[in-house]
Amino acid sequence: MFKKKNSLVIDAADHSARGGLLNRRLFLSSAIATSAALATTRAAYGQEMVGEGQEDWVLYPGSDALEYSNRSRFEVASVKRLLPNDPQEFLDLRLTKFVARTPLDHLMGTITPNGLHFERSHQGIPDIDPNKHSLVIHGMVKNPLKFDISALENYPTVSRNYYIECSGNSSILWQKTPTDQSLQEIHGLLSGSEWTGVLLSTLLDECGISSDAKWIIAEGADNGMMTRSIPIDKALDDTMIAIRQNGERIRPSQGYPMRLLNPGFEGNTSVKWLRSIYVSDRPVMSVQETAKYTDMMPDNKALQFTLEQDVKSIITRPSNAMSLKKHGLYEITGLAWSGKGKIARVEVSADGGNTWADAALEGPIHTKMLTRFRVPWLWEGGSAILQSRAIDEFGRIQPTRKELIDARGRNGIYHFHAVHSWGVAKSGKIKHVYA
Ligand SMILES: Nc1nc2c(c(=O)[nH]1)N[C@H]1C(S)=C(S)[C@@H](COP(=O)(O)O)O[C@H]1N2
Ligand SMILES: [Mo]
Repeated sequence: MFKKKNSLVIDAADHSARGGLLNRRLFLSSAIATSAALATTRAAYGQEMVGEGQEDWVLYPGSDALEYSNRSRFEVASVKRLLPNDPQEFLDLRLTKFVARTPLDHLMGTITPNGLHFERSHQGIPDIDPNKHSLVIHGMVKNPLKFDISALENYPTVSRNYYIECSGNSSILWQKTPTDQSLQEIHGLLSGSEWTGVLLSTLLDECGISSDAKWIIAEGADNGMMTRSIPIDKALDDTMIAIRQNGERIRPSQGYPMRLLNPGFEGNTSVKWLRSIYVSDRPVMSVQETAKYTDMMPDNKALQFTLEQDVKSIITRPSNAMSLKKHGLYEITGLAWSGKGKIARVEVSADGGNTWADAALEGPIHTKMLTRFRVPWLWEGGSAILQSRAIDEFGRIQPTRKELIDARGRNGIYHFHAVHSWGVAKSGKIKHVYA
């Protein structure tokens, strides 16, 4: 029996920040690419021959093809959306049965499988018959028009990668003490997809909007009657009526058969089960933009229509979903996004924000979409505080928790986007901390 020896030699020049963060260029070197040195890597291949201890699945033909295929039964338990199960939660967003969270610790890349997309509805998922559903565009337009799903499919469509994040995501981090909730519970109201649909500007053009139009008011066909006002500039820019998600018709939970998608805006504005767009010269001032989804400032005045999201990032691995079992080389990876545009840079710290290393970004980098970052990390058994900090193409820098709270106070619920910290203990145990 022979084992391949770890051939990776790390010297001082490879360190790019304190606490064991290494140069991202090491990912390009073959030593790290073959990952023989990774502490999390699988066991070295021994002398067994391929086929030894043959399993049944090689011996007999497998099952038949299906009209619509399923994922492996072995995945069902390990990759699960998290439904709230604690009635003691302190925010009403968390009390509801109409919410499910994406298992960010299990995902790779930037696309969320449709069945794992996070889900948030205010009054449940309507069972809409697409043949009985249509979207009306009316108000300050020359020709009010009605579109059903087949009409929409006849327009030129676009397919674009965008994230959706609920503005209540990470809201538990506003509280005074660090939470022991999982990565998924804290940050799982976030998903990324390829959305296909018709740009709203195409339809508004055809309806001929008045030059006095300043807002559109979008309304859903669900019992929750979600109504949101969107500035006309946004509506004429990249807002789309999405009809497909990652290639398939969007799912009932995502707004079947059609939803509004406002890239980079708080998730609430992307009205699902869309049935009406009313063109107006003023916002409607619905409950969702007055009593809710406003940002309370330290002086108890609230900001309204804070629609565009800030720059944000999170480390998804390592996280408190795992603990480090042995010393050695790890990959720190996570997601970064900006409601305004593209991610330009992500920095990672292993010493609580004293020194920072540049992470490698995985391209292509899309605007208003999740961007995956990675950095090699040598863990030699010390305690560490892992953080990531994103910077977008407009130079907006993700704030520290202190900076965010100094600016906003602690009365808010929404738009928590400060740097997030994972504390690694000498034992290898990981928990969420404030640093
Ligand atoms: N019609 C309608 N649209 C809606 C909602 C709703 O309850 N009804 N919830 C909103 C909220 S709060 C969010 S965060 C997003 C969530 O989108 P998703 O469930 O597809 O992830 O949809 C928004 N659109
Ligand atoms: Mo939301």
